[in-house]
Amino acid sequence: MQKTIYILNGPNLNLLGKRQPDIYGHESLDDVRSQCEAVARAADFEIRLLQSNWEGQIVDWIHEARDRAAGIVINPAALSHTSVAVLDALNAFEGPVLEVHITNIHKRESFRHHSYVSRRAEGVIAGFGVEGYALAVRRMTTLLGQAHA
Ligand code: DHK
Repeated sequence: MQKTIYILNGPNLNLLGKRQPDIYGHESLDDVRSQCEAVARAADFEIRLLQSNWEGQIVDWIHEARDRAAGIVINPAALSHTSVAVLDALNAFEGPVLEVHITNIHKRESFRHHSYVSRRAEGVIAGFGVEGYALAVRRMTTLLGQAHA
């Protein structure tokens, strides 16, 4: 079995910790990486955490994951609400997919309430701050463990 969990991040998340910290918090994507690495390692998995502001790059990484990843944790950011291309790419990935939103998108503007990716995700975490990533990785290790028990 592949032992890598991809953690994909969409537009503007490179600015995590710097952009609107009142909404997205003070922790950076590097902090997220450390937290996720610790959780994954404890279950004998590794992570590949990536971020792009470009929809096509996210699609390409999902294609890459078809051969290299056991599961995908994704925060598509704004692409959640707009991208059929990201949904289609995820539909071409055979492993489990978990969706993370740092904020509770249902408490925010109505255009954030719908996510295309949720049609594909086994589960969604929203509003747990950046802690949501490590929780999703923890859940992913459980799902992958069950799949191969
Ligand atoms: C992050 C974004 O950048 C927004 O476009 C989404 C999401 C919400 C988040 O909560 O992680 O609407």
